[in-house]
Amino acid sequence: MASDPSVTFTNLSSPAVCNWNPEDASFPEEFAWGAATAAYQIEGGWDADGKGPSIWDTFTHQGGDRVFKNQTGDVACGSYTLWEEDLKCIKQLGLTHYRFSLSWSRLLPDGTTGFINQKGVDYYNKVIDSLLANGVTPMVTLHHFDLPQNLEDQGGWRSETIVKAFDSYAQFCFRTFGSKVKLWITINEPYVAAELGYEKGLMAPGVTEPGTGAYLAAHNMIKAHAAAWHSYDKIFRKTQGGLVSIALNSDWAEPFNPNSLADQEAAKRHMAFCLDWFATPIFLDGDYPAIMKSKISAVSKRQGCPSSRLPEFTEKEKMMIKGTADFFSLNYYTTRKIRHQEHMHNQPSVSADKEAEQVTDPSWPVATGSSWLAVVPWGLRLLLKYIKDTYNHPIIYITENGFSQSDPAPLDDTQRWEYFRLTLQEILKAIYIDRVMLKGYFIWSLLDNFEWTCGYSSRFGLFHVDFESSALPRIPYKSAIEYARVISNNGLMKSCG
Ligand code: PNW
Repeated sequence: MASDPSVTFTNLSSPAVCNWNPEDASFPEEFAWGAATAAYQIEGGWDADGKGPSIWDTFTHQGGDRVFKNQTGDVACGSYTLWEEDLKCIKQLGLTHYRFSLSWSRLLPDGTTGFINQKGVDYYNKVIDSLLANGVTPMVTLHHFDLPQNLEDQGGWRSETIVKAFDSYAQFCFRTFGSKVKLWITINEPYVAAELGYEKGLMAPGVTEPGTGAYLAAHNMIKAHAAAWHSYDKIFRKTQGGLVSIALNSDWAEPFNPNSLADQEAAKRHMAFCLDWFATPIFLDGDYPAIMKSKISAVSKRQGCPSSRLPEFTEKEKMMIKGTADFFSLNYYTTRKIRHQEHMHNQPSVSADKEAEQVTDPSWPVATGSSWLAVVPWGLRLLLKYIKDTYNHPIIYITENGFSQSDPAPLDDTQRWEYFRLTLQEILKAIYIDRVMLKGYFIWSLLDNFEWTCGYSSRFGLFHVDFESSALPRIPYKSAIEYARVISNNGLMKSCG
């Protein structure tokens, strides 16, 4: 089904809700209204006060046109020194929650607990304390792409030694901030970090190991996440009472030809190689999806590999990974049409193993700042329902969703707000019609920021940042004003606007 599913309302709901209009509905009480950021993308102060280098410092300083105009996060939004300005934005929106990440190498310059940078601890204490003083609940990501360079030098996510290093770092953070932080994300988007960082080499650390690097990195990320969850569970949960999860990004996949069995299967494989890769082991049985194991094994064999390129978990590891998330943290941006594609060439890669090709529907609008971001709000509803049905009806937070504008981005972003409004309508349908346990929604991002390889050319912020001005002023887009209105009403309100 490739059309707007809202037209099939009657199939999905009792007749009593046929006339139900999401514009009139309120969000559930205590719904978490948030915005999200990540350390490297906003903080700047890349070597301030004893911070150690991360793989993103190295990657951007190497130049080589891998990032738009060789831009860096050296200064970014300056949030390391301008935190009070960010807080003003958060208060202006009336957010109930703010998601941000800790820079591992700001806290532990070489990635290990051998040396703790007190200035880094002070900075995050200031952020957390002022959020709490203003009634804003922090959601803290331990690791959002910026691995300490020293750990990368020892093999990074491809080395099993990272599991212990991550666990020690996580324990340090739980011990240091856990009396105040109750919502934790261990790792942000392992899929993106593994595939773009260790297979395609498009993101830091820029490793190009097609067909093996991403599987190995992801394998260790899953084990590291599970180790940190168990540490929280054993040592901190009783006294701190918080929740720990991992942020998984996923597209929604539609078969290119809905009547083709091959395309239907390919769409399922797209989900398996994207969301289920991580969610099946963590939420279900401790192991990779069966279809992933069989595909990669078969293709590896055809390529003459001695064994499957997908690493295996031991029975003990499976037991340790299974059930290690206290809620489902979903980052959603886009939907893809998927066509079956026979494996054609011998070059191994994740996408070749998947034997599926993605096609963008030309009728879908594309966010002006990101060529990959086709705007498909109804895909989010279907994805939420899929998660409910596949992963035993978990509590879900949408920890990222957003639309970019290209620079120069107009402050009057009426079109972009329309995308947000349509998305919020789909969320209401997911909550009230599909009965998904959705507890919160975080817009990516609070501020325009360093959008990885796109640098400052792609603007996801609710607040515009003028990167040309040394004061780095933040100015609300129209979307910020509209979002504040939605938050204060806890609903969309048809009549206003
Ligand atoms: C997420 N893709 O990354 C990240 O969590 C954010 O740091 C980032 O700024 C945001 O989405 C917007 O890009 C992604 O190529 C990076 O499909 C790339 C993709 C998706 C998400």
